[in-house]
Amino acid sequence: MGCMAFVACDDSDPLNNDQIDGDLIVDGDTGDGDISGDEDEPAEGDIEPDGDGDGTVDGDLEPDIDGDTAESDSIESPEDEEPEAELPEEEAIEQEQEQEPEPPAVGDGPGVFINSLTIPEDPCCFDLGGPDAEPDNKYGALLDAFAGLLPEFDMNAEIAAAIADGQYIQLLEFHGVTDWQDANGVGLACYGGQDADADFADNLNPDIFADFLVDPQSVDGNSPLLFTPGGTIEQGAFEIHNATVLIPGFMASFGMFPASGGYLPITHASMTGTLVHATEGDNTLVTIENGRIGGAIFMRDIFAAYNAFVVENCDCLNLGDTPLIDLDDFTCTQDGNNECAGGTDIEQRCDNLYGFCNISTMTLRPDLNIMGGEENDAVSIGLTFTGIPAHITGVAGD
Ligand SMILES: [Ca+2]
Ligand SMILES: [Ca+2]
Ligand SMILES: [Ca+2]
Repeated sequence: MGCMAFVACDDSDPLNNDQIDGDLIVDGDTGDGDISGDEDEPAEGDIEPDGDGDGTVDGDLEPDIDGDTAESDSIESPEDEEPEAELPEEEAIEQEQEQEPEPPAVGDGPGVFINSLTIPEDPCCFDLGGPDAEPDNKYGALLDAFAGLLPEFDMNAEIAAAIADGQYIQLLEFHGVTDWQDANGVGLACYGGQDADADFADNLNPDIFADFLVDPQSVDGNSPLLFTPGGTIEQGAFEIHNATVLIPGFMASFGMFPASGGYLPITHASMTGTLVHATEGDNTLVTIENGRIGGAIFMRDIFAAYNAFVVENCDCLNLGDTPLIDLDDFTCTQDGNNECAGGTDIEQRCDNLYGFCNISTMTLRPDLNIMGGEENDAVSIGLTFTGIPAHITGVAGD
């Protein structure tokens, strides 16, 4: 495997099966016979990872990421009950399964707003498997190819614009960190976010500890839906594996989704970055520099997002109830009566999406096999990012 030079390598491939089993699998299906995707992988906007354990058909325990847990220590059998020593141990295992670490509450740790995000052209950022031992970023290569065909197409410029006008607000939140130079057992929550007031300028200013709210879709009650334990900080360098993070929904050749809350989950993601922290009153302000993410986007999630965009925006295609892309075989319908040409910017995107649908589905080929079976089912992506301190004050609408 290839790790980033500044990443402390261990012998665990972030995409190996042991870690995939039972961890932050978005879907959690068996993967047996998984050819072209799974029936119940989440559609666009459905960011809830599995994580409740019901998807692990082989009964694997959650990987013990942070080592010796408090639970395992607290359920040792009493010494005076030696005859029953084996039974409590079995019970202990069951208890350990039931008592997975509770995710923390929103706002319990320093927040970070991702203020820049780029899909780099060069090979980047992590070796996720695939055909060779090099870093995998199939999505970046595809965007490159489309940029060559469509000179006006610049996905990174669209992402930057979406960040600048508050369409795309991704928040990270660190949990359990007492030492920002060296720490184990660091938890990372990921939320879609909102500005807490009507002025986004303060949120973009790295010198202002601006207020953010968390999207209600990103939480269960007051706990993050996307929470990954087991991160480390080594000499200020943060590293975590098997995370799920959100990127703005986009279509490979047709630009960003308009403001529709469209996120795509990157699963099995590795993330690294340099943490810079400061203290302001009772608050810890955390900045992330040189951030890198590498992970997998399920094909089914991508095309479900296309369909969701069409349903929301493309009445001019006159598709009725027919999905643009059949999610069983990733073929495009030809049943539309396209009246989008010459319309609004959104309608132009509908027109392009319909007209280039076949090209899109044929060129966007998966290079990773996450769920098992014979066929690849996900496309690799690498991203670079930076983050600035965010004051997460609660959940929107509460
Ligand atoms: Ca590779
Ligand atoms: Ca604001
Ligand atoms: Ca597969």
